[in-house]
Amino acid sequence: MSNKNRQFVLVSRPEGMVREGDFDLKDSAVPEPGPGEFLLRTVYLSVDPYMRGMMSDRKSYAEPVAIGAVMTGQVVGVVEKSNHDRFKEGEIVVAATGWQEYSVCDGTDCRKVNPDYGPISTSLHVLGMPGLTAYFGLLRICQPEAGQTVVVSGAAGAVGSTVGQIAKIMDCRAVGIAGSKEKTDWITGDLGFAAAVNYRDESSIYRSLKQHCPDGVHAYFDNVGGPITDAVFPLLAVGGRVAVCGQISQYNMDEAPTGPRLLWHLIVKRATLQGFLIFDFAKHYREGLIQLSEWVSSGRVKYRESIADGFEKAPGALVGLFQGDNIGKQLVKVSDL
Ligand code: NAP
Ligand code: FER
Repeated sequence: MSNKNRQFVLVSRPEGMVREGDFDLKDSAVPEPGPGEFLLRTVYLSVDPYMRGMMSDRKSYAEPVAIGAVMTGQVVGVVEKSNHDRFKEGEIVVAATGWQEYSVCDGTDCRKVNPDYGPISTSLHVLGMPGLTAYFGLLRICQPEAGQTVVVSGAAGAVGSTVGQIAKIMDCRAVGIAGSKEKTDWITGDLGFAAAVNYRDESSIYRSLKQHCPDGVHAYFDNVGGPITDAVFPLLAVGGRVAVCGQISQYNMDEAPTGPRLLWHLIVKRATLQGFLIFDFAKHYREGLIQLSEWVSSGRVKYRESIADGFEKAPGALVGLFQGDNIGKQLVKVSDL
């Protein structure tokens, strides 16, 4: 075990696009767990779009990261030393300890992971927060019915790739929108989406989507917002449901663009638009995780990971999310299990 703990601290609040230089790599000593605490060694850390919001000085569901503080985020790691009665040495734990190689936890917001159920990295995506977001956002907000068409944007990402596969399990047609041919090939191939649109390669996302959705869009799971969402609204079916999960196309904008302006379509289609936060479903996480684990072990839900190798890669991996570098879940591998 090393006696040095590397941490990424936030040094500036980004204007526009997040930059690697907004973080500084700092060395400190590996902390000692006190009574009722344990020491966690990070194996993987999660890189998520919401982190851009935490870097801004704007109050949201959580306090922004303070300048000079360790960047927040979930990690999965192994307990190295323990004075805790529930978390024992050698156990695998998911915790929100942020971008650092070691951390001391008292068990708050910590979840044990059974490594027999699959690679521990999945606890940060398909069997963790993004998977649950897909599960509850689709089933509770979009409420898909058999035979309907479900469109998802950000379709080759951690949340979106899971949404399309669950839609398929619900006997719906899943149509995905994503930003490269490799991504659209993956979701229509391995993942079984009925169709996909590569938005970077289309002169009209609307026209291409219209071809793939001849009966209209019964449910739209929106991860991105902006022009992609503008293209979907006119295609909503009567009684359509829109789950607003993410608006990544706007996270790096300093000024909020005006709009949406296409709400007229919601009148004509008597459609509903509902935003949600995964934390609203916290009471039901167990149900979601049990179902998702079953689907993953039976091969009905597949996943992919983009793994940046080495703790020092974390800031670059975050920048990459906003350039579409990842396929499936973006992770950073920090140490060996
Ligand atoms: P992800 O989809 O794995 O990664 C982000 C992806 O967004 C990129 O790979 C990129 O793919 C796409 N993207 C980036 N900039 C874009 C732009 N300007 N226009 C269109 N697409 C763009 O990330 P994730 O963790 O699964 O999260 C997906 C969305 O869900 C995010 O908006 C996130 O904030 C949201 N989310 C919400 C909740 C909640 O509780 N409401 C929880 C988790 C996640 P392309 O190559 O396709 O562009
Ligand atoms: C996310 C986007 C936004 C997310 C949470 C939020 C957990 C919450 C934002 C806010 O409260 O302002 O991807 O994931």
